[in-house]
Amino acid sequence: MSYGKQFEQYLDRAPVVQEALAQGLPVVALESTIISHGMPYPQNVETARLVEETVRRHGAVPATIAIIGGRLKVGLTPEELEHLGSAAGIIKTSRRDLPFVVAGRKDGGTTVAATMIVADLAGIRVFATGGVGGVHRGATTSMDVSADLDELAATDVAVVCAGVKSILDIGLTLEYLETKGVPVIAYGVSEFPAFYTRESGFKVDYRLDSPEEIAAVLKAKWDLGLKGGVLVANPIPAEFAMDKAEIDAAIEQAVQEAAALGIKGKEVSPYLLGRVKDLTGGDSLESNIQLVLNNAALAAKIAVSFVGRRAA
Ligand code: PSU
Ligand code: MN
Repeated sequence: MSYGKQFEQYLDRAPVVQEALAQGLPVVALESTIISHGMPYPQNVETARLVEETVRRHGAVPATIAIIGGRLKVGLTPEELEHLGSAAGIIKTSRRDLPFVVAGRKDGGTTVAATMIVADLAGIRVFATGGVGGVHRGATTSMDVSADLDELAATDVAVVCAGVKSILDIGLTLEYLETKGVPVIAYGVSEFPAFYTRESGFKVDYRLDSPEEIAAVLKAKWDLGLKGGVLVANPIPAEFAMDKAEIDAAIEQAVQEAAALGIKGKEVSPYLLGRVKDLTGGDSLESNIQLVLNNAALAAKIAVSFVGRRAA
């Protein structure tokens, strides 16, 4: 083991992922808090499988990232995926949780922040998810800002998402990303999308209309030594978008309940996501699944174009 690569002793790349990385083929990282804490069983495991298939169908190798028995897994077996989606006691693992889950040989679903960290260690530059964390409503007093945002500022991985849910303060989330120097790209639209809906009311400065243009931005950023990630916001396909009034009402109620119950820290996001799903009677779950698949397809296309450029 060479000095500076001590992390390799904790990392298990699945053979197909190892092979793809060695050959310079496109790989797309996928997160696992969405599996352990973001969706109910069995739709979570089914969705995770469909996401992997979608990445393959678009010419890249999927690498779902999670922690099993303290090992940083880059690419899961079907048994590991099933375990992560169905077992009790899987730890929601963000940056600050990682050393405890590893040292304690525990099982963890990795958030966007932790997935970026492990993807970077493994040498993967493109990552697909549903929604990223952000600045919560009321953050001016609660100071509840997801560690995902500082990770985007620090770690060289592009994250394809469907924007952020309005459980967050979308305007403040965009301000924070601007402060931290994180490029935000809206794919094919001029507004930052709001996860369940294509519009949020917030314009972005950079709209790009092809995976190739996005890959060119990634290459330029990292060639210039500009550390950190890029947030690619891909709006939900119109046929799966939700009614804005319905989703806004559910979110408003969930946010008020969370405040009344005094929910804090890492429980806030899972609580809000679960309540929104219950209040919308499962409509939101179907939208959630469809937008994740849409993001997986775009991420694969970006990864294909990106490795092509790197080889050129
Ligand atoms: N937002 C979603 N779905 C999710 C999450 C956020 O719409 O599954 C998960 C992601 O794993 C994200 C994490 O990284 O919640 C953010 O949690 P926190 O706000 O505690 O940083
Ligand atoms: Mn938080």
